[in-house]
Amino acid sequence: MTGEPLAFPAPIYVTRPMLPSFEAYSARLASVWDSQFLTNGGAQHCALEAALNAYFAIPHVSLFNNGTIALLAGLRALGVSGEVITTPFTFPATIHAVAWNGMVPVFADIDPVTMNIDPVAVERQLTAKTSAILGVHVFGTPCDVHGLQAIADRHGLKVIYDAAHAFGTKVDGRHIAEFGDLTMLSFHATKLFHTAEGGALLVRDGDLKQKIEQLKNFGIVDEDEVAGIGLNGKMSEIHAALGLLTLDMVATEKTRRAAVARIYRSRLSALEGISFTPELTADAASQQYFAIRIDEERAGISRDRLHQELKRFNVVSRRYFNPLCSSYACYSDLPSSAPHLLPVAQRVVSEVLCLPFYGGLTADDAHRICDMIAWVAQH
Ligand code: T4K
Repeated sequence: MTGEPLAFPAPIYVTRPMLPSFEAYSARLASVWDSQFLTNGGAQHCALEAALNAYFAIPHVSLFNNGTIALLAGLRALGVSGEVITTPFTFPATIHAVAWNGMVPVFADIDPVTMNIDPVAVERQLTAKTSAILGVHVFGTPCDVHGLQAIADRHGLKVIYDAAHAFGTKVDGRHIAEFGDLTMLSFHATKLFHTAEGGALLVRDGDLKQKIEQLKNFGIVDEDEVAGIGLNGKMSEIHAALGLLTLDMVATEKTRRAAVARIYRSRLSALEGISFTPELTADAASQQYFAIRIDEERAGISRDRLHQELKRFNVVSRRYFNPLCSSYACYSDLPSSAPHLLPVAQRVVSEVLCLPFYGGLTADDAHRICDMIAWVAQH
């Protein structure tokens, strides 16, 4: 490469949402208008729930207004209490859902390759108060679902997964939601499949689904009875209508993202000190984020400097999930937040950078971003 690469004329963000044509969405909205049902389980909601049931081949899907509320309700529905062992390397919502439910998050260190909660570290944090393990399939890479389940079986614990990044992730050919007692998905606009704002809980147990449905509708059983302390977690018809259209776009979007990922992997693997999350097969990968890791010593540049320098080229990468949840003021006093107990997470959080990753990026865009990274690393 000779001169400094040219900046993009407009910002290139870490992601961009899939958008159906405005006409297609308007047509769907016309039927919502005709029905005069805007929320509370109307036709769009029922159709989306059925479509996702079929997509995941899982017995029960409960739609929510976002993933955070879904996780709050899911933890409550499972009746977990006391201590929940979880990862510090996640979005705040994961840990807040535990704390909002009046439970204590207990942080366990993560695996250096998958960056997900490490079963060996989970074992070390077990106490008589532990009632659940809450794993996050970070960046769509699956947790060690078998290792975590084995611990849960030995100690009578529930296993909950935050699969906000793992819409299409599979393990052993099975969808990720087939593992654990309950799986949460986020359908936020930044997610592969989205409803602008939205989320879901996926479960196999019919009684649990019923409890979840009550909790997400204020705890109401019927006109005469309120059974528990519920909340309002309902997805509106406006959001469900959007989801019915974006669901049809997922397969093409995944193929496009896979093409971008191939360019990133082949070009950036030539750079010293840059590594990637484990590569999954096209069928098993969620294609949610493209995270690289920068080993400052070998790369000759820190993650933070690369992040900053890329902005000069109008490339807005993200340092997900910096800082660690264990270092937030609201959790840093917990005994499990002590940095020396989380050495892998401490290292990983200083190394990860999520690059722009969405189907609208052209091959040329991806090559230009690689040129910029190479240039910044050399200067
Ligand atoms: N668990 C995990 C592991 C999660 O990652 C999340 C959410 C949750 C739980 C909670 O699920 P929800 O309650 O959100 O359903 C975003 C999202 O707001 C958040 O949903 C997501 N994780 C997190 C990883 O990313 P920010 O602060 O990075 O969002 P923002 O607004 O900076 O968006 C990133 C980029 O995306 C923008 O620079 C431009 C682009 N963008 C964004 C939006 C919203 C668009 O092009 N269009 C848009 O509409 O948190």
